Amino acid sequence: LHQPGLTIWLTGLSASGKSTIAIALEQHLLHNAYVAYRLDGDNIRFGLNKDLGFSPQDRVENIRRIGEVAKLFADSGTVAITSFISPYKADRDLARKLHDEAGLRFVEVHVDVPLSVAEERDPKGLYKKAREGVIKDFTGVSAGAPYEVPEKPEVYIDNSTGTVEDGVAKIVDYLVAEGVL
Ligand code: GGZ
Repeated sequence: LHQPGLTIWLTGLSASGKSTIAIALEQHLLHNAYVAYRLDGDNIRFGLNKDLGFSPQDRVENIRRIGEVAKLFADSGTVAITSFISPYKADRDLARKLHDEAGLRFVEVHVDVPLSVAEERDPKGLYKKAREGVIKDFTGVSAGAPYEVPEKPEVYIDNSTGTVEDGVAKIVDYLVAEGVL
């Protein structure tokens, strides 16, 4: 059993492919005897954060809590993998600071696709609804819901080309090069 204890923080637009990469990365780690755990909308936004929506204030609180929870998982020796849009730089930086202060590694991964590609994919029809004004505050579409592009992520994945495995490999290669895995 390997227990490095760190957080791998995926950030990117809705439909950028964060969750798909997170699932495949978790599988890869588990198969290699690492304890890994994924935090995503399904187990956070429907539980701990079910009181939160998508206003700017609620997103700040969403990410603050996720940063705290990820830190606890990392502190337990787990590889925590988070997949949330986390659109604001200040909030990602706060999550990083929490880890830094606890002596835990924080690996920011930008899963990048152009907005046009995310909008073409639109697996849940949310971009369409946002354009129609049915959904307000939709990241990348609505005026009040920007996505602040990471300036210096540890890992950058252009997810408009290439496979899920390519994305996972980029993260794993980084972790191996850094001596984390
Ligand atoms: C962005 C929204 C919105 C709005 C619902 N804006 O593609 P999805 O569906 O499965 O992932 C998106 C998810 C975003 O939740 P996060 O917790 O990751 O967001 S944040 O980090 O900004 O707090 C999308 C769905 O929820 N969704 N309404 N208005 N995404």
